[in-house]
Amino acid sequence: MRTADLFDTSLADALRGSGLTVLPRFALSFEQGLLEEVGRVAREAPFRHMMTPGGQPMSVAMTNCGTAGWVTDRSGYRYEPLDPQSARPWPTMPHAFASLAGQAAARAGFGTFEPDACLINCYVPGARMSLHQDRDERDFGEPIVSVSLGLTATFLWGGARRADRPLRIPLSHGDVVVWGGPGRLMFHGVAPLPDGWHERLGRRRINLTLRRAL
Ligand code: MD3
Ligand code: FE
Repeated sequence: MRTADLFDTSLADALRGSGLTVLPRFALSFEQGLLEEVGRVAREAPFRHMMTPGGQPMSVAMTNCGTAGWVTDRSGYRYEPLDPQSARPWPTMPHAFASLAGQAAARAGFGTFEPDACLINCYVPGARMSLHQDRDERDFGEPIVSVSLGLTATFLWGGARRADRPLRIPLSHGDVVVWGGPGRLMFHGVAPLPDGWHERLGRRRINLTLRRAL
């Protein structure tokens, strides 16, 4: 069913050449290690609802690992080497994260990919991410690898302009997506997470985004 959605010919046609490669269930064999490492990172740097520059708390709770972490507050969006909440460096990037990202990027046809930052997003039912571009990284030539865990979300894949009507792509537990080339600066977001229950993660969706930030 889910696979049928992903490989629905019209969706597949629409995605061709857009710089997006979906690797269904690619992370499943890494599941146990990934979940243990997410737990370790979250003990050192707890999930928190960051403030948008406009002063609203985000519905998605976030933390980071690696040499830089993505943050937002009243002064804007940026990467920071220290967790502002503890004033200590973010937890180190687990080898399992970097290794999975490198293998996924290679499978999608990119060369060597060595991420230095991983943003970890935690969604509960109702949490969403409105359409945005990712422009805080130094080199837009580097791909981004995302790993979805837990409840299935509807990813919104827009165009070059915010007003372009987005495609809806279901992303389920273990799905990995590599975004690069022409897709790197597209508008994208996540529809409000529907209620549900996942056997490993319960009422949550966790998304890892692995990036070369610096
Ligand atoms: C497409 N996160 O953290 S991951 C984000 O599911 C973000 O939590 C979403 O958008 C999530 O910025 C989507 C997939 C993703 C990440 C970066 C992209 C897709 C992207 C950058 C450019 C184009
Ligand atoms: Fe994004």
